[in-house]
Amino acid sequence: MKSQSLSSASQVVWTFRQAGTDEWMPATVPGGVHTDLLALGRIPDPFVADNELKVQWVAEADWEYRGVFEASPGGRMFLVADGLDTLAEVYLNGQRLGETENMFRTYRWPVDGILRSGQNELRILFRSAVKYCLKRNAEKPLTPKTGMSLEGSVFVRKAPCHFGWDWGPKLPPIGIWRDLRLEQYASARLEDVHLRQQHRNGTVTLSAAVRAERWDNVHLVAHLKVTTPNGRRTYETHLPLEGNQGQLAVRIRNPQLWWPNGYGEQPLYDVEVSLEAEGTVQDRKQVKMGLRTVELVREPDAWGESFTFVVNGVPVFMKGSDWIPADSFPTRMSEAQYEHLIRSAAESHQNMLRIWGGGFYEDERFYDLCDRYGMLLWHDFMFACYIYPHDEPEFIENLRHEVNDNVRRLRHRACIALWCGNNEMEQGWADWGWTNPNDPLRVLEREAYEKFFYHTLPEWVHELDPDRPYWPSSASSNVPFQAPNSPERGDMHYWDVWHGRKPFTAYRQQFPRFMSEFGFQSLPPMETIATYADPEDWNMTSYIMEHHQRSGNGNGLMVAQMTDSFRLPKDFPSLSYLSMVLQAEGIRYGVEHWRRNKHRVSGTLYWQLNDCWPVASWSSIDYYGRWKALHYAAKRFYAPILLSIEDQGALMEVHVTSDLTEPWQGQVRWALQTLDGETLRSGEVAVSLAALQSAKVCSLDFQTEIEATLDRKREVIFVADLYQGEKHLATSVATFVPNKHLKLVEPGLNVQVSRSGKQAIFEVTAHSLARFVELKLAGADAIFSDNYFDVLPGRKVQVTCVLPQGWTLAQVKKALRVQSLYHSFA
Ligand code: BMA
Repeated sequence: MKSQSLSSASQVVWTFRQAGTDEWMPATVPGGVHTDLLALGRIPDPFVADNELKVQWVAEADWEYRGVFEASPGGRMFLVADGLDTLAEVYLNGQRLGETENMFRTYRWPVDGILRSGQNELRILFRSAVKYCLKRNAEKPLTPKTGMSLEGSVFVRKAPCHFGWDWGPKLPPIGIWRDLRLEQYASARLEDVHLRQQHRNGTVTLSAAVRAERWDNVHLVAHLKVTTPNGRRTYETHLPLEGNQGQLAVRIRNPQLWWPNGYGEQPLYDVEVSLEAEGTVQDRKQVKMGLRTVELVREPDAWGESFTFVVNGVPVFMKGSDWIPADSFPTRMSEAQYEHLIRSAAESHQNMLRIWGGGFYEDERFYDLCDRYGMLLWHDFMFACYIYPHDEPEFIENLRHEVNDNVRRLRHRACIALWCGNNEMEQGWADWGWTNPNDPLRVLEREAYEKFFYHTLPEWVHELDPDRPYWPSSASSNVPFQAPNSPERGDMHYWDVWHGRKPFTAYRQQFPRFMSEFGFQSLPPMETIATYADPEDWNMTSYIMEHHQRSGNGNGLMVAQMTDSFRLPKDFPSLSYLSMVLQAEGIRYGVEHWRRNKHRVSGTLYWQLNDCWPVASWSSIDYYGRWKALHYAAKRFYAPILLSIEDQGALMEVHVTSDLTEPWQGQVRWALQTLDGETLRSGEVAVSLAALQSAKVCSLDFQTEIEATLDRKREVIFVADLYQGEKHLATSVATFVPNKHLKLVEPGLNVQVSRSGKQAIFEVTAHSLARFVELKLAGADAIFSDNYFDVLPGRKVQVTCVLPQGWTLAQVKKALRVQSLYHSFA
C-alpha cells in the first residue's frame, strides 16, 4: 500500500474561490474558507469585537477548492477524504466522483481510469450548509428560531455547535477539514480490523478480526504482531485467510495494565496487523493499545441503581469535565494546543472527559493524548439539544455510515469508556415541552427518537464494539422519557445553579448517581478580554461584553450571584478576577460535597473544560489556554486525598476523601482563629482511611465562640490543615459569614521571588488573612503550581512556575502582580 497525501504540506497547490466568481486565491488543505480568507486579509478576525456579524456572508455562500497534483497510478487507486465539511461535490479531472453530506464520515472513491499519470486536478464544490438548513427547516420546522443557533442545523451532519451555542459563535466552517489522500494497492487491502482484549486470570488475549478486500485470487496471509511498551518483547502470529476473513490472537501473560490518571501508569503496546500476498505486504495498520478492562456497574442499592465505572476491577470515582471543540475553526488546532488541554486536565487530577454531543468525533491526536495521559472518555454521539429528523430513512442511512466509520476508527482505544447516544435530547422530550400529542410531526419524531436511541444505535454499537457500555442519552435513566435527571439512576445534569439562579448551597441538596454536567460561568482573564474588547468596552453590560456572552443574561447572572458572596468589585479588572473566584468557589462547593458522598455518587464532570473562542463561559481553561481560578481549584478539589469542610452555620465538619487504592493515614490539625492569626481554639485528629474511603474526621461546634460578641462571626475563620507525617498536603478555610461580610483589612501581602534552575519560586506571606491570592506575570502566560489560594497570617505559601522562556529573575520580579479578595473592593 502506498499513500500520497494531498495536503498543502505535501506540495499540492491548492486554490479556492467563491462559487460564481473568477478569482482563485491560495488555500490551505486541510483548512477552511474562514481561515483562508483571514490569512489573505479578506475578512476581519471574527473573534474580535462583533466581527462575527460581519462575516456571516461567508457561510451563506458556496465555495470551490481546486488542487493540482502529480500522480503515478498503478494497481488499485482510491481517493480518500477523512473529512469534508460538509455538502460537497467532488470532481477529479472533470469527472464527478460523488457527493458528501456528513463531515464526520470518511469517503473513499475508486479512481482507476480517472486518475492520470502526471498532472491531475481535483475540484471540490461546497454548497452552503446554512442555506440548506434554512430551506429544510422551512419545509419541516424541527428547530425553533433561537438566539443560540442558526435554524435547521439538525438537517446536516455537521458539528451542531458550528451553528452557534450558548458559549460559541455562529461561524460554521467550510472546507476540507481533514486529511485527503490517494491510496494505492496491489492486490488487496485491509478493509476492517477489530482489535479486542480479553482479560482472564492475569492473561490478556489480544485478538484481531481481519477483513480484507481483494482484487485477485492471490493467497493472503494476515499477521499480528504485538510489542511490549518497552519494545523488548514481541508476540506474533499469522494466519492464511480463507476467503476474506480471519481471526488472529496472541496471549500476553502478566500484562502491563493501563490505568486511568492517578491510579497507575499508561503503558501502551504497539500492535501491528498486516496483510501479505506472496511475501509482499499489501496493507498495514499500526496502533497503540492500553490493556485494561472497563465496565459500567449498575446494580440495585440503597438509593436506587449505582452508576460506577470499574477499571481493572477497581471502582474509580470519575473526576473530570466536559470537552467541547477547542477552536471554532478546528483545522488550526495544533498538537501543542491539544496537549496543553489534556495535560492540564491530567495535572488537575482529572481522569475522565466527556466528549459532548454538540461537537465532533475528535482528531486522532486527541485520542492519542487521552491514551497517554490516562484520560477516560465518555463519548457522546453527535446530537445535542434539538430534535433531529430520525424519522427519515436517508438520515438514518447516513448515520449508519457515520457510526460505522467512527466506532471502527476508535474502538481499540484504551481511553474510551462509554458510548452515549446524545446530549440532552431525552430531557428535551421529557422536560422541555418537545412532546406534543397534537402535533403529528412531534409524535413521529418522538417515536423515531425512541427507536433510534433505544434500538437502532445500541444494536449498531453492540455489533461494532461489544466490549463497551452504551448509554442512550446524557442525562438519562435508561428508560425512554422517564425521569432523565433522576437522582436514583443514571446520570444527571444539574443546572438549577446558573440557569435557575439557585445559590451554590443548592448543590448540597443533590445526590446524583453520576453528575455529568453542572457549571457556573466566569469572565475570562483580562489578557483574554483585551483580545476582543477595547478598554472603553470594559463594562459588564457593554455591547461587546454582551456579544461575547451567549447564555442569555449570563453577565447579569454572574453579578447577581456575586452579590451573594462578595462585595461589588471596585473596577472591571477586579470584576473579571472576582467572577473567576466565584466560579471556582461554586464548583468546589459542589465537587467537595459529591466526593464526600462517593459511596453514593460515582463521578463529577463539571461543565466545561475549554472554550472555542474568547468568551464569558463555564470553562476552567479559556480559549488561549489560560487557567482560570477554577482550574487551579480543580487541582485542589480533585486531589487524590481531599480535605474538605462541610460548614453548617456554627458547626464545622471536617472530611477526608481518598481515591487511593491503599489505606491512608495522616492527621488533620484545625483551628478557630482571628483574621490576624490569633488562635482561639485548636486541635488535632488522626485520620485513618481504608482504600477509596471517605470519612468524617471531626465535627466542631463554635456556637459559643462566634456569638461571644456581635461582630465575632465576621472576625474569625475556621482553618483545617491536612498532614501526612510532617508533610503538609492541604489547607481549607471556612467562614461563618459570607466572604463579603468578613472584616478583611489590607493583608500586607509580601512575595519573595527566587530562582532554582528553570523554576521561579514565590514565597507569599501576609499579616492578616488574604483570600484567593492571585499571582500573575504581566506579559507571560505563566501557570503556577497553585493560584487563587488563601494566605494565613504567620504562614508562608510557596508556589512555583516555569521561568518564562528567556526571562531573568529580575524580569519576573518586575512583571509580578499580586492581588487578593481585599483588593477587589478596596
Ligand atoms: C448543557 C450542555 C450544553 C450547554 C450547557 C450550558 O445543556 O449540554 O448544551 O452549553 O449546558 O448551558
